[in-house]
Amino acid sequence: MLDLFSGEAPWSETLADGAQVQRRRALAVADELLANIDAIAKLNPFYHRITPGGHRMSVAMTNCGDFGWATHARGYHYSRQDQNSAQNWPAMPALFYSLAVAAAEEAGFTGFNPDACLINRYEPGARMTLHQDKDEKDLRQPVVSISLGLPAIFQFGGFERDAATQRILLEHGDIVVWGGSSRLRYHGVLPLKADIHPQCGAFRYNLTFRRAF
Ligand code: MD3
Ligand code: FE
Repeated sequence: MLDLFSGEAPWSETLADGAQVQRRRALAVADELLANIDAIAKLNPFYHRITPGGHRMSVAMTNCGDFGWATHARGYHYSRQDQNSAQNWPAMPALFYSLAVAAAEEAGFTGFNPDACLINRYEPGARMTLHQDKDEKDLRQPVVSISLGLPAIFQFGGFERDAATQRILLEHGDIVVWGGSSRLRYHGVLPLKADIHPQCGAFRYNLTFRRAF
């Protein structure tokens, strides 16, 4: 018999035109996602990038897929190689790809074919200041994000840096799809509060899937 009380099914919430949170959508495969993150980080360890302005980012990053997000003296770009190891990024695990494509499809973005997966690791105090994601070639393609581990307060703003922001709690297993007119909204993450998560210890992980080229 169907047990209606054994756990909640995922549910979705609309944040704005083109922006949808799928609560707990990744929960059933979270352990498998984390095992994949560990395997990727063994090959290509997390590290703190230096911004073009000379600041060390508080979020540590690695990537998988054909392209990874990279910084250089004059800006940001996508690269086949890890700047640290001079090796190509590891392949995107099939589970990552299929989950991101399915989430995009459910939000109404058919044909999403991500070639880049940035893996962000937040430690207590780590944050991401308000920014736009516009280093990708085709901004009609959505970004899919999967949150794992400690909860974070996400800031969702407007089309200019100083516009008012909404605060949204993103928790273990939440997926967010950002596309359409929300694709260029400013967004950020407030400093992570120290705590211990049963599966992730002191960390929050966020996977972002993109079509870079
Ligand atoms: C809204 N990461 O890696 S994911 C990033 O939680 C980034 O690590 C945050 O912003 C994190 O660039 C937020 C949610 C997200 C990702 C892409 C977006 C929100 C977005 C693109 C456009 C609008
Ligand atoms: Fe972003």
